[in-house]
Amino acid sequence: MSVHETIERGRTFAARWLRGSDARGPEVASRVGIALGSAILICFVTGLLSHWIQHPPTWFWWPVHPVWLYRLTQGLHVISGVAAIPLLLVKLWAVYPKLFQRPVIGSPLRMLERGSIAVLVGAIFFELSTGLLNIAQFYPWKFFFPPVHYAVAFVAIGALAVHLAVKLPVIRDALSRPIDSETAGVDTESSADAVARRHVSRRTVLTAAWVSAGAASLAVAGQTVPFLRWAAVLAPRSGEGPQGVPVNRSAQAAGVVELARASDYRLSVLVGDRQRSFSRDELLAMPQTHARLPIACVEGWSASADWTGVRLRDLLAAVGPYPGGDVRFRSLETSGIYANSVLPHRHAIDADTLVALSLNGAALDVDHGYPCRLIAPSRPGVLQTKWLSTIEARP
Ligand SMILES: Nc1nc2c(c(=O)[nH]1)N[C@H]1C(S)=C(S)[C@@H](COP(=O)(O)O)O[C@H]1N2
Ligand SMILES: [Mo]
Repeated sequence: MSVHETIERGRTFAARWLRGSDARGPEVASRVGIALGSAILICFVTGLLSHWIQHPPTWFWWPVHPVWLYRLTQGLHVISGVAAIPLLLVKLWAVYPKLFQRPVIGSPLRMLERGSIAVLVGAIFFELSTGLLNIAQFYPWKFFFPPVHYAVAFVAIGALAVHLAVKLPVIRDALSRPIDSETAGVDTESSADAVARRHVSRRTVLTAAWVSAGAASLAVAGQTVPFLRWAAVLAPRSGEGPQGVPVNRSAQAAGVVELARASDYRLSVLVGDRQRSFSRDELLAMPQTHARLPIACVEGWSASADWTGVRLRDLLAAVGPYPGGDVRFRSLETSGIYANSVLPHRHAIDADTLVALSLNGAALDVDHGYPCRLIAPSRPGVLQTKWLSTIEARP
């Protein structure tokens, strides 16, 4: 082979490489896009639910039963978010040369299209990366995660809606063609071999997308689905912890060890204008109720456990007539955003809502909230206040 030939071959190779794989294009992009869009939609809706439960608008209604409902929605939130990461990468790969097409600005429609893509990719990238770091409990940023994650979600969904509307004809067209059809190639070799190679690679890319999304889901699903626990390599919390339940914030970290173990500990309960204090022994002397309820952390891990304690409604009744409305819980923890919580009336009167004294058959470990903690059905972990000091039911 002459030098000239060698250079010529090298140039052809480089040109092909720069143009990218023939598998790129709307066939792959639209199919992966549907999966990605579905994952994002599930993530958005379940995220909204979680936000509303924690900051309920007046019209919002969240059921008390089934007790695992929040566990399900928040598990889906984290799994769909993690599954979206490989899908987003494949999607970007499939359209990547188009991102650098000229002209950069162009017609108003093109501006809208490209602008929405820039916002969309930025917002989705932000949501997925901050969410992933959050479930890993790693906060390398200065802002408070939940409100920012919440606000950017609307940006992402808005940009997604614009993107879908603009791209609908392209998506329709790409989906109406079988994945094997020869369409995307512009100036590629037209031999049967080349066509066959392209078909294989499109299918390979799609298979890789599904397999990696499945593997990513599996890697986190184990922190909430017990029989998948073995696969939870990405799950930071999946079953270890005192009494077989993971701990989010230990008593030590919350600085409550001494207060929690103090012999003069009293739980103060205010109902209407009456007030009564209870030692742990006094609580133990009241009728005890048993409930099997999950702790379902907003970070996606969850674990079911056997709780025993006094029904909240019984405890309130022992002080005075419950006037209805929200019940407020305060922890021995003096600082920290999870030192307080508010429980809606609907949950407060439920037979499964307990001031728990024991967990899985033994006295509550101090890391799980000893001397007593709130445990209510279908609620985010953040609102299951540990180390209770005060319960308040006032109109
Ligand atoms: N007082 C107080 N209660 C708290 C917390 C906290 O930091 N302080 N963390 C909450 C969070 S985020 C979760 S997920 C659950 C976890 O309960 P566990 O540690 O018993 O599993 O407790 C909740 N109760
Ligand atoms: Mo949590």
